[in-house]
Amino acid sequence: MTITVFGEGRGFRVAWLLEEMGLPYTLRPVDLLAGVENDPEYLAINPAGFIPAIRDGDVTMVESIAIMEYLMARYGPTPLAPHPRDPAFAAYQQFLHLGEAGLAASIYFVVVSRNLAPEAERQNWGARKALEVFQSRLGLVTRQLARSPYLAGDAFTAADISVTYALEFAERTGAAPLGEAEQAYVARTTGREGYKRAMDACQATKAWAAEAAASRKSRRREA
Ligand SMILES: N[C@@H](CCC(=O)N[C@@H](CS)C(=O)NCC(=O)O)C(=O)O
Repeated sequence: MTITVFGEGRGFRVAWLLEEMGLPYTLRPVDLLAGVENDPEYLAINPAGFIPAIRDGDVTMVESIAIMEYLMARYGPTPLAPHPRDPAFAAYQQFLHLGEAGLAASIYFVVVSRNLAPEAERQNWGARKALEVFQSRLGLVTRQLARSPYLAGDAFTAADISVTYALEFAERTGAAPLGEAEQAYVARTTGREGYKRAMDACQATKAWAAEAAASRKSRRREA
């Protein structure tokens, strides 16, 4: 029985984790732009209609960070999740959650406001506050990277999967450019074989990343 991952977006985190752990899975695309209301099979999995979700036997779950914690607990132990008595545990736990609650959740609303809101609402107070929240949390990442190559110390963990996803999202959408330390960090985490395999599995993410890289290049040429 293999694990099914529904949807990319933050589902990329889950695919990346599964690749790092060497667990077989199937990716079932969910096209939010086509309208999730047209996908009753997915709505039966997650009636709230957001992605990602997983199905693992009788288990159905949403929330990318909770899903990663479930998979590591269920199929670990894994070096991606330091033991609670490991000195790296506190930083690991903090950045695992900061990657979503502090970074991805806030920058997501900046991006959807800029792209989907009515013209007059695109830079409204909420969107500006969300960007401020992202930037203040990013400062904690920058400070940690001055101390260690990965967020929990010397070893790559699931906290890096969580935060790398958010940083790449900010960079690709042009919502918040990254500094040198963050760029070097992202190059380090995305240089992993597990990341590359996840990219090959997540075709929509791969196409979006290529498009974003091409438009960044043409913006640089124009500047
Ligand atoms: N905290 C959730 C966020 C999920 C989320 O917002 N997903 C986005 C795409 S990556 C989505 O489905 N947005 C559409 C919606 O919320 O209706 C997680 O980490 O899984």
